[in-house]
Amino acid sequence: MDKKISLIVSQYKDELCCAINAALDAATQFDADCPVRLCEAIRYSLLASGKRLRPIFVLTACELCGGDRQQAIPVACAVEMIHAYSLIHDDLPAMDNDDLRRGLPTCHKKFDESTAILAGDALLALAFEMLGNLTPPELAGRCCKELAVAAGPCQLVGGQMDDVYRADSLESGSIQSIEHIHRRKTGALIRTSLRLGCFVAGASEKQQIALDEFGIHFGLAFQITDDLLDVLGNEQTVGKRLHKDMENDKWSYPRFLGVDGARREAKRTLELAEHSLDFFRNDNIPNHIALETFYSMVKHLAEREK
Ligand code: GRG
Repeated sequence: MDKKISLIVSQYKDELCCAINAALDAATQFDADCPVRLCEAIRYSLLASGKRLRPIFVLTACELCGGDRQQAIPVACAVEMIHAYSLIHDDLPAMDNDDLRRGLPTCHKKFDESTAILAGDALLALAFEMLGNLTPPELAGRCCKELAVAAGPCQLVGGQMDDVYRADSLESGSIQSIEHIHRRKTGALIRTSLRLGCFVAGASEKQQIALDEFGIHFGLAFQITDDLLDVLGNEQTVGKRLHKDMENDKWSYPRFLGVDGARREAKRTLELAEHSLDFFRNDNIPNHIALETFYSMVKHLAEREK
């Protein structure tokens, strides 16, 4: 990617991030019925400096398919709210028991366990309130169902459940079982972000199929690189505690394939993700920056440091 395009893409991503952060801020100005401590905990975790990968995916997919960014912003917020809730709950003592997230003390460390649980619960509900306000109502219903499935028992929560309980039975694991966990725990929400962007844009079937494929491969590659970061990353740059997979006997790609094998698998999966975008090269696309943004995100994931 030449320097000029790379600069335009970086400005585009910054612009999307600003719009997302402003909308998340506005969506969490609650009325007096929301207890102050709960409001503070929600905003502390949600507005902390995450990469905003999933909401950027919603907006970029929407613009790539000719949709209106403004209409997709509440959807982008909803996805980030689900992500933030899952991180708060994942960090709890009953799950991963972490003290650092996004470079800050985790929600239950900063506040307390009950507040963190309730902040997560509130974010989960708030996400669907955002989608419920979409117009037309058919779009609202379609988006609600899509996100509910991705966040539900067969995807995000199911993947987390298997991750938590199968840590005890490492010997019976296989690369297929890890992939099955990763596709649900991490991949489903990433894939859904792209699908939701397509829904808002009223994307064609072919556009949607291509982005869906992209989401499946990118989502898996994201978790493989996350596993690699856990082994090789720098704690300060990543902003969370590392070396947890080995410590907790968790299933991970480096554990099964070794670091080099996991790197090869990430590279292979990212090539598949990039290949899924070929469809848009031949299409008369309405937004070239959006396409270049997806290419750049693939490249960044391959070189990921946080
Ligand atoms: C508790 C229902 C429930 C689910 C938890 C999110 C999750 C499922 C587990 C988190 C464990 C983990 C580190 C998964 C790896 C992938 C992942 C979700 C990483 C964090 O996402 P990033 O890197 O984070 O996009 P930021 O902070 O940048 O948003």
